[in-house]
Amino acid sequence: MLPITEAPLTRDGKVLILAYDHGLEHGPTDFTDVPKSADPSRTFEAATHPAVTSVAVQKGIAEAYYPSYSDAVDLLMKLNGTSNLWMGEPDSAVNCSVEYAREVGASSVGFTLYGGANHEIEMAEEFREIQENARAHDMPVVMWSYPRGQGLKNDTKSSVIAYASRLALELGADVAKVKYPGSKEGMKKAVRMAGKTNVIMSGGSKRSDRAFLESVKAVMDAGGKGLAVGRNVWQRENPEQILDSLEQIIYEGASVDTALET
Ligand code: FBP
Repeated sequence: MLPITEAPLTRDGKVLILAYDHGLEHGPTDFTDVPKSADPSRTFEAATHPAVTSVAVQKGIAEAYYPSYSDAVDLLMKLNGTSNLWMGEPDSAVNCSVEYAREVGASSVGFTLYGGANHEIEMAEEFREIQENARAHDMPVVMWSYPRGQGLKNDTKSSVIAYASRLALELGADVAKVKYPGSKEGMKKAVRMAGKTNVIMSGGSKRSDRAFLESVKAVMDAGGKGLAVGRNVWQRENPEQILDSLEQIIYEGASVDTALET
C-alpha cells in the first residue's frame, strides 16, 4: 500500500478527485442542463481550485487538454471505461496502459471493477497487471469499486459497499472509491473493511448543496478520506462555490452549516 499522505493525489492525507469521464460513461446527456460543462477546459479550470487534488479523465481528454494544465493540475488517468451504449453485462474496456498514462503526465491511475458482474474474473485479471505496473512506477491506484450485475439488486446496500471496499484492499488498491451506503454507520463499516486502503465516496447524481454536503460530512466523520466527484461539481453553474464548501468540510473539518455560509 502506498502511503497516500506522501504520494500525489492528496492534500493533508485527504483526497478530492474531480471526475470527468462521464462523456464516455453516461454520454452527452450529462451535459444537458449546463451546456458549457461539455467543454473539458471548464473542468480543468475548476480543477485548479486548491481543494482539488487530481482530475480523473480518460486518455483522449488527457491527451487533448492536460498539456495546457500540467503546471496547475494533477492528473489521474482512468484506464478503463464503457459507454452507456453498451447493453451487455457490466464490463469496462481497458483503453490505456500505465506506461502510456505516465507518458501523458499522470501521477496516479484509476480502474473500474464491477465485482459480482459476469466479467468480474477478467476485470480482476486486468487489474492485476495494472496494479503491478503501477507499483513498479510508484503510482497510486484508485479502484472504482462498483459491485453490480444480474445478481445484485441493490448496489448501495451497506453490506455490498463493505464488500466493495474490502475487494479493493484484497486486490491491492490504494484508494477504494465506493458509492455512499446511505448512512455514516454504513460508511464506517466500509472503512473498517478496507483496512489500510483509503476509502472515498463516489459523488453520485446531482443533489441539493445541503444533501450532498451532508453525505460528504458523514463520510469524513466515518473515517473516509474524501471523495471523487463529478456531477455535483461541474453540473453546477458555479463549480468554485461548491468546491469552497468541500474544502472546508474535507480539510478543515467544518460543519455543513459553516460550509454553506461560504
Ligand atoms: P459522479 O460524482 O458524477 O457520480 O462521478 C463519479 C463516477 O464514478 C464517474 O467517474 C463515473 O463516470 C460515474 O460516476 C459512473 O457512475 P455510474 O456507473 O454509477 O453511472
